[in-house]
Amino acid sequence: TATSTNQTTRTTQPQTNEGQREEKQRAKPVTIVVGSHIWVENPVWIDGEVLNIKGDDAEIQTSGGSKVVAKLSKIYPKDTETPPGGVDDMTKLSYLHEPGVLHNLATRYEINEIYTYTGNILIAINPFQSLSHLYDADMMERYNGVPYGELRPHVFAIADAAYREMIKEGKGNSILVSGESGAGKTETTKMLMRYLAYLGGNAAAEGRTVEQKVLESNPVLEAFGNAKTVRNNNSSRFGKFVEIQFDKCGRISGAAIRTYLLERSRVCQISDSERNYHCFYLLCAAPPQEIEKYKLGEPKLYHYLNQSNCYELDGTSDQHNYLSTRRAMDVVGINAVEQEAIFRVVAAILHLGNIDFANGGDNDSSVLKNDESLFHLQMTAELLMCNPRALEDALCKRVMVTPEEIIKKSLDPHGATVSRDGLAKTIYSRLFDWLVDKINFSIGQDPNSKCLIGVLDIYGFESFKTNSFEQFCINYTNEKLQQHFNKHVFKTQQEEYTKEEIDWSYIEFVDNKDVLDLIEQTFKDHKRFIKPKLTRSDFTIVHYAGEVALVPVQYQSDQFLDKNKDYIVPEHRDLLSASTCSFVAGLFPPLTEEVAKSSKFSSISSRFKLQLQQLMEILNSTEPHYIRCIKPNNVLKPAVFENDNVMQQLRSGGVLEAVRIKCAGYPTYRSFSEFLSRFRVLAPEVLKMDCPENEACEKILVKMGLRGYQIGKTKVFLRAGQMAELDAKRILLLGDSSKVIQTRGRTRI
Ligand code: AOV
Ligand code: MG
Repeated sequence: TATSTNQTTRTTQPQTNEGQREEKQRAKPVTIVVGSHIWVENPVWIDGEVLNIKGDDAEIQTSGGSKVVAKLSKIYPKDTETPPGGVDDMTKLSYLHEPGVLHNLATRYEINEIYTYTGNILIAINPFQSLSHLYDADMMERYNGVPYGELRPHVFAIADAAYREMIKEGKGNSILVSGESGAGKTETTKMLMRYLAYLGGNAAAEGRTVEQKVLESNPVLEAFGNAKTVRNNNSSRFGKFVEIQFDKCGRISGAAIRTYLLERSRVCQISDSERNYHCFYLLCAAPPQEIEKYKLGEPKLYHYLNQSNCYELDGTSDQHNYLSTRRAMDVVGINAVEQEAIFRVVAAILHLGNIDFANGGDNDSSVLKNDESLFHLQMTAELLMCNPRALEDALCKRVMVTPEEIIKKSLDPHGATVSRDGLAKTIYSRLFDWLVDKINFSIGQDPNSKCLIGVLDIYGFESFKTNSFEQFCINYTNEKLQQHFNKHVFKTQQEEYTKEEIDWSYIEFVDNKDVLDLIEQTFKDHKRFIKPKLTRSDFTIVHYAGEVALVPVQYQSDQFLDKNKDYIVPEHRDLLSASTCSFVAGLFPPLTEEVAKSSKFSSISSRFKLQLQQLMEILNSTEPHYIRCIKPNNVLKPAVFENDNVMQQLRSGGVLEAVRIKCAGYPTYRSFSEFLSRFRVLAPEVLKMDCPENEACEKILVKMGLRGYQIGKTKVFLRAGQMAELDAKRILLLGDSSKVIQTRGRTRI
């Protein structure tokens, strides 16, 4: 994957002056000499020193004490001036290449420095252990009002920067948290919200404050929207954007929570070692009188839970969490009657899942399978407060309207089971939406708020063995956010150059617009659309995930149409809107004619697309801040840092892309004084000349025969590879190496 510098500018064409253009034509040499400190991939990255060079091969003394021979093309210069604990900002690295970036993160992770900046992006590596001292009240105080970059990298610093910027500029800010499943997005989001509540809270206020409600909305939504998956014991199965509103004094005055696309299928279908939504298990661990009231037993008795052998979560107590969820519900303003109704509905879904069907004499109809099914039917009806006969009919029959008459058609047992699961999913997703609405209502919106901070916790890019509609929507979301990210990175890079009065402008930049066009419009003859042979219903999209990591994802379209239906079976709606429980009936308000008409054409994906569009509009009107969460290993254990794994995430999360964009311009810059102290040995006579620092720097660069660099107002900006070249020359001068080997310049990003 090593490419020469002129290829790295493939997608970012700088508008260059003559000298730069010429320089782009001939690959800039990077010099690796005997004595160079280097990284070599063997097969993991190891560091060492070049002992000898023969042709294309270099003999290397590794720091581990062995000797290896490697191709020069596999060798990357190592910065020997990096402090032992690593640097807190990746842009301080002299060499922005993969081994350098990885090594820095690994070094820091080892000493529990889980946060590292890459300019204004925060990289957060999941510690998989409690680091409570990092987030206590002292820490919040410490970060309060301190300019970004002055203290160690931290989520609080990002939240603080967003808050200050909002106050200063009177403009909305947003914090976008991304990363793969289990990387720590939700935990990070909670820290951000806690810090913002600390900054904008009203400590003196009595009763339940807005910020308390905002914070306690988290455990409530997690109880109903999170579940154990193979990747994360507390995986969010919905996307979330929390918009915190502030008054003109910077106090929190309201908030709006938007959620995206809850995974509905989980209610009735789970794979082994996963769990259903937490609330089901919490309820089964409720105090005895409630269990009795809902006629519930252990989780393993319920079909919707016993498809998997996992019932308990290590280190958590469902019993305890049931009570804390109830307390959180109190805080967010869900009253006792409503809470009772909510858990009644949850219990009803468990009973509903245990209703089985058998052939009803002929092959085309179905009846309840046995007395047990009858019991669960009665319990479901009792809990939902609807008529048991009507429930049975709604499950087993469909009304057909023909021009002549209205007939009731029976469903076969399979059809009745599908109908049952459909009902369970519908009820559950309505319940979830109700919770979100209720929380929003209770927190309240501040219509006068001009300032907001939005925090986005969205599912990361997914590619499994089988990918269905959910992955399609998730990956679409990620493409949208990637585009937003790219644009932002380019913009800030531009601003930095402008500030230093560096002559630089991008003619074009890499854009994933084509993938988005493909998803949003047409797929005929599109280069990112592949129709795999040997399957009828699969299709592949070559996703973006960073320019170096184009990822083809093969989707199985079989269930797309079904999953895309935004439609409630009328029999189900009629049944539940007739419930004598106002809570249940309220989940299914009667359709107005207009809504009924438009809903015929509505689909989950079209609604989702609209939601995303609205989200993008909000984000575009704010100043964004990015946090990239990284999952260092797949065993979910502390202190394990898997290089390949991390590398892949840095790529697909766009972090390396941001780095690459820097490399296409001037990846390395140093203040005049730093530059002079490092390279004065190259031209001691210049230092004696008593000229201004900028001129001194330029003289050294000219003497070394470098071209294409730029001298800014306070810094020297170097092209990719130039730092290595200067370092090599310095080694030659300081040591007595006699052999200089020129290799093609390369930037491996
Ligand atoms: P996610 O939100 O990114 O996944 P979570 O935020 O749920 O991931 O993190 C997964 C687990 O990692 C948590 O339950 C914690 O045990 C641990 N963890 C994450 N961040 C920290 C931290 N800063 N300190 C201590 N432990 C942490 V998903 O919701 O699955 O994409 O859909
Ligand atoms: Mg999450």
